[in-house]
Amino acid sequence: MTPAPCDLGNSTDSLKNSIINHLRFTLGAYVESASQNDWWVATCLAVRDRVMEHATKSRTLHRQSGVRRVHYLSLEYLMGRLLENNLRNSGLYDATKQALGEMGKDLDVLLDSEPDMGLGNGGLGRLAACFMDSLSTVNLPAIGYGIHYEFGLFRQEFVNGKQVEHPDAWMRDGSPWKIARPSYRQTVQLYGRVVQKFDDYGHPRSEWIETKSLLGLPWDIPIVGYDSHTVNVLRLWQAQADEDFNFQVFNEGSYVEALRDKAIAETVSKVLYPNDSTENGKELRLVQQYFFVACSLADIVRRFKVGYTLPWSDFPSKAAIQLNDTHPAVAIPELMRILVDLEGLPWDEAWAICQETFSYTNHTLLPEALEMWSVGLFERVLPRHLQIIYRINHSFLEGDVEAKWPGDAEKKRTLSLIEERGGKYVRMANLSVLGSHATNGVAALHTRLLCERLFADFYALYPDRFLNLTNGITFRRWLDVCNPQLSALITETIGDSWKKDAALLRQLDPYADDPAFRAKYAKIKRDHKVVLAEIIQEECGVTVSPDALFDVQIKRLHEYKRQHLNLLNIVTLYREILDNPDADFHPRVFIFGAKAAPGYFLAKNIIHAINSVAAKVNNDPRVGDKLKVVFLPNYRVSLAEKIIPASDLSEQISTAGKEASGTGNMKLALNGSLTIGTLDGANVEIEEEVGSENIFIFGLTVEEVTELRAKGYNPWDYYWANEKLRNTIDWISSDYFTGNAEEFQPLRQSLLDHGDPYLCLADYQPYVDAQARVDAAYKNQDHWVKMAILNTARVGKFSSDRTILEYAEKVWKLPQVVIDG
Ligand code: GL9
Repeated sequence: MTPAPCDLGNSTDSLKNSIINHLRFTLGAYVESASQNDWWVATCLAVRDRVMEHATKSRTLHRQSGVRRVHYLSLEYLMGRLLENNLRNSGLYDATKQALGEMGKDLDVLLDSEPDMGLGNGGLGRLAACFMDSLSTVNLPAIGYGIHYEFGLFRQEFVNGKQVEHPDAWMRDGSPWKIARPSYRQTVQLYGRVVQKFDDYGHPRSEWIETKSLLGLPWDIPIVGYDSHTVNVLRLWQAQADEDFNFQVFNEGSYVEALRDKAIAETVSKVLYPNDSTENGKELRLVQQYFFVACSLADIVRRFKVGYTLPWSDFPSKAAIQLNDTHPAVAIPELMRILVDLEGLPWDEAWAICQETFSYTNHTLLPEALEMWSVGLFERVLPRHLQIIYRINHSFLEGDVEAKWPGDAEKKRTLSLIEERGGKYVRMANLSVLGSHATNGVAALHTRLLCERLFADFYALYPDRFLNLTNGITFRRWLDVCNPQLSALITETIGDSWKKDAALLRQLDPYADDPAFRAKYAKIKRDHKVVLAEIIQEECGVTVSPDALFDVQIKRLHEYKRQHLNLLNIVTLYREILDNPDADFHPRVFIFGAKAAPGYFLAKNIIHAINSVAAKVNNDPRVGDKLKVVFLPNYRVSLAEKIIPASDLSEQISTAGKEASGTGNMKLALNGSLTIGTLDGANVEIEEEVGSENIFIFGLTVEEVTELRAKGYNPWDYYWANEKLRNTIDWISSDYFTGNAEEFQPLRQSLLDHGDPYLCLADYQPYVDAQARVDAAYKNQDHWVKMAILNTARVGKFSSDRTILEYAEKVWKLPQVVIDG
């Protein structure tokens, strides 16, 4: 008889026991001499033990009940730290804090020692992480699939104000959260060629032969939901050389040669590509995409076959697959290959299954981010998949397209899966729309633009396949974990149900007029500003006052996000303070956090410019405390968690039509930071929710941008018409800030000679005016705090639980499965 497993228990004593046992038996350390890292690992493992039980239970129940599951395919997951989130979500925080305290250890110090799991670039990867949290919280059967990158997004350092990149060895010492699953290893084929064979009935079958193979080893990370017993997993694939990869060479004695091939195989999961818009053309990137897609689909198919013998037509009723952008779009021809070549299904049946299974989220309208693979490269790496894509394309163009627009070659050209101008390319976005039953944008405005512009012809053909699902954020990490003081105040005021039903935050609305509540809310904000001021002192060596207005722009460095527009305003203010030292201007600290793609020259020039202006301004005795500028190095999830609760003003100033949604805008508003922003992405919906009196909107709208471009935009017109603007640009590009007038010529040229592609000059004056409104508003602290509270109270719509439940209802048709304790 198998003995029943012991119940670990959640009391302080049982946690103490577990931690000590892990120190002794897992790590071989004595309590007296264990290192900080030992304590952290032992604590994580004690928590993990309690979580794993629920993971097993969830998996078993999902399997037994035979319900449909969603499989989220994403090349990026920006998880950040896991321990505090897992403690808060599982309700173990207080007991663990006490257990450690009784052993002389400070939980907060341990929490702060955890390296970020930074397997993503920015918003898209962080969205995937928020979605994983929500899926477990709202009890949906789900698996996240991705790549187990050995190196995540680079660590950023500034040397003389310039960005320098270092590798991020986040798991050099291992990670207590991940569990290897060697029994679910998969083999993936690549390269080779395709031959046609005939079966016993004379039916043709394609065979992919003479391929190279790679192994994928899965690592599982348990995802703990808030106040739910559902523990889904994030399954990340690590590339390994096939054992007998080069057995022949090996036998011939070329031991070193054989190991060289092994090393090459392992580069596939070595490093995350650090670009925020898609990396085009790089063979390794295509191999990464196919590697994780092929492993994941094989895993899904394996699970479908285990236990039942259902017909393939039932596959979509068991598995929904969400494509997070086009990065995993090769899953479409891969599933076709499995169904047609390996399982022998007729083409049309297989295609129907594919469309029913897949759905696709588009995350950007930027033309340079639309993935295209040269046909030559694609054919070399995935010859069979290219054939399949050609056949899909042929049926589509001669079928639906011809039926709707008979003889219209132009329509065929725009809708084709193959771009034919200037070389032949596979268009992954078109493939994604065509292979899915649903395509969604990530904010209302973005979806409208998808339907009107990027996918206008697809929308005309298949209007029912398009829908909007506005992004969201998990309020656990982005309020409960990062701002436990505000979380506690809210809970003490309206109860704690808001953590699962964010719409309830509206109950805070009346408290915006309650002086006692306001005072508490304001104190929490100020306390966070004191902490952030210490971090700024440490990281940047700059002393800032917590009574200044903290003005925050944190996001990837990209021209469309317009950190340089922010800089133009800063330099304008600098001059004004020098010209007019007695002006009634509330002191301000401009805080930046951003990484630039290592090859993005202009973005790096902008970072250097901001740092150089900062160095001057911060050391100019004439300015004193009125103006400070700081660029915190190595922006990442754990740093965001410290900046966001301390922010007063949230910069969301992209050129209208460029930011698909934004999610930092939601996190900042939730923490009572007022938005200064354009009518772009989710800002539009934030304004609807918080009310136009509680947000600072400025600048050109999408329609005005289009109009301005149509009539011919010329930045020089703005330059000559506005003396302040002219002085500002000339000053930045003089030798004043670095002693070298050449330094910021690239920035100047982009704004003037190269036509200012993101319309900074057109939006400059409206932005400066909006900043003056902010200054005036901040002087009335009482009213400012009221506006901040109303932001917290009214952004419940942006909970990722709401987003995920919409996906579940409208796209995946998933049931909620409650796992009991
Ligand atoms: C992005 C969009 O640019 C954001 O506006 C959006 O909020 C997120 C999530 O939907 O997706 N698309 C994209 O490629 N990135 C986004 O942030 N880039 C990065 O993740 C760096």
